[in-house]
Amino acid sequence: MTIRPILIHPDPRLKTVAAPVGEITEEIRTLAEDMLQTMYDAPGIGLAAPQIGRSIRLLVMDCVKEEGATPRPLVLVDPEITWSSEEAATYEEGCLSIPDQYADVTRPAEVEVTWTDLEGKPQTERFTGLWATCVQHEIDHLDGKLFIDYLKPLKRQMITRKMAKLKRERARA
Ligand code: K1U
Ligand code: ZN
Repeated sequence: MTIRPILIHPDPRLKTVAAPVGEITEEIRTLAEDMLQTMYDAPGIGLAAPQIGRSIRLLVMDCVKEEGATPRPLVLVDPEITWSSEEAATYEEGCLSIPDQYADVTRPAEVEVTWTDLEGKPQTERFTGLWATCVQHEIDHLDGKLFIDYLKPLKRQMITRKMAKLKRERARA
């Protein structure tokens, strides 16, 4: 398993709508394993393929955060939101592609998602709480959307400038 570098905003690859995966090959299984490893290493609770430079509709997540609790790694291939609740919930979101920046985002509190698993079997689950927030955040990545796109333009510009500076500093180091 390999830890892959995570792209940092601003990057055009994070603004691109990703293509469907379709057939699940060994390459996709290896990529999913690498993404889980990369997510746990970061650490994070989710990761979408575009964040490691692959423009395909693949995401991983595990929102079990309690120390000592059994992990629940999920791999979602070609996920689709098939139902969203009227009720909304606000969470302070972060993003591994926008390090150390957090902001409140309001989204549907519950969503039903269908996807294909790594065995090629169709799956459906209703997500609530942090899982619902995380799966929506990750599916947004597949659609080239970042959590800062929900913020007021001034705040978004401020974060984007900070990230551009961070990238310049990292490139010089
Ligand atoms: O997609 C990503 O960039 C991952 C992101 C997912 C996410 C976080 C918060 C709300 C919605 C979606 C992260 O994992 S940021 C890191 C983070 O939230 C975290 C890190 C360590 C422990 C617990 C959470
Ligand atoms: Zn993110």
